[in-house]
Amino acid sequence: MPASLSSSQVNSYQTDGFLFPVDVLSRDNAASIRSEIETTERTYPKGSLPQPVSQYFRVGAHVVIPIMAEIAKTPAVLDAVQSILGPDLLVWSCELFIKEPNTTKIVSWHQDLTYWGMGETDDQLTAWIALSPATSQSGCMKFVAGSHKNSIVPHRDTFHEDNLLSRGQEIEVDVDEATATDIVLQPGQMSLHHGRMFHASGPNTSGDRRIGCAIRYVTPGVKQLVAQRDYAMLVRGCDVERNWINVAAPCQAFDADAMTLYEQIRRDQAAALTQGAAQPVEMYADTASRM
Ligand SMILES: O=C(O)CCC(=O)C(=O)O
Repeated sequence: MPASLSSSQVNSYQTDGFLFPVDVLSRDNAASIRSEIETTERTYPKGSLPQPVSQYFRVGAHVVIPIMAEIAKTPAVLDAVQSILGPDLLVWSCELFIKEPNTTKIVSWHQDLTYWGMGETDDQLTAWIALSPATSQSGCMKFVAGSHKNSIVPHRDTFHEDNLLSRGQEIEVDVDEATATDIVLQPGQMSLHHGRMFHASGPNTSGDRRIGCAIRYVTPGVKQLVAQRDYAMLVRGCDVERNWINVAAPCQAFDADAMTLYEQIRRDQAAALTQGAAQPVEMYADTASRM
């Protein structure tokens, strides 16, 4: 796999606020990760964990599910991210966005940084790795080139049941959808996007699940400005600043210590993720899993 990005790829990211496709996993590797995820879904049916297994996959998955921490540490992914953010990298969150075949779930137009409590920093990005085909038919992401050069614009909560975002948040200003680019990816390819990027995704009208793994990388200099404390996993270089409580990858799925830490992180991060909400923000709804 190509590792570091070329200077023209870095320039393209800086100009557009996104970059794709970047090959990071072989097809076989992507298929075996998907299979391990789906085995985990089957191993933990409803009621076997305090929250539905889809909740743990949906946010902070690297804290309790070893394969998710492994994906976040993939050398080809880190090499590409390092080309943009530099040598010291932490994972703030690792999340699966799953859309079941022929379903109506969508992601509304939003900017990721809106509720992360990190201000408007450029020192973060999301790597989104396709574990099944992400196409216009299956509801791939859409990005508006250059929109990361905006500040964080006003968002409103919709709490719409078809929205995969925690509060159904959407950008209040008009987004010119005609100018958006469909981020079509084959399994094992990734896109990178900036946290102020205007982005969304439509329903999955295909016959396969659309599975994407979104990994949020930050540099040690980024600070949590809203919640009292926040957590991240060091995956490359060193963390001299110590703005983040460093967490380790779990040794086995859902072990007791990792589950306690997961709950603590969710409680602490809620201060940022729920700020200004029009109504209580629930844990992520059980929208993703087939269980
Ligand atoms: O997977 C999707 O459709 C949306 C993901 C997303 O909004 C993100 O990774 O920031």
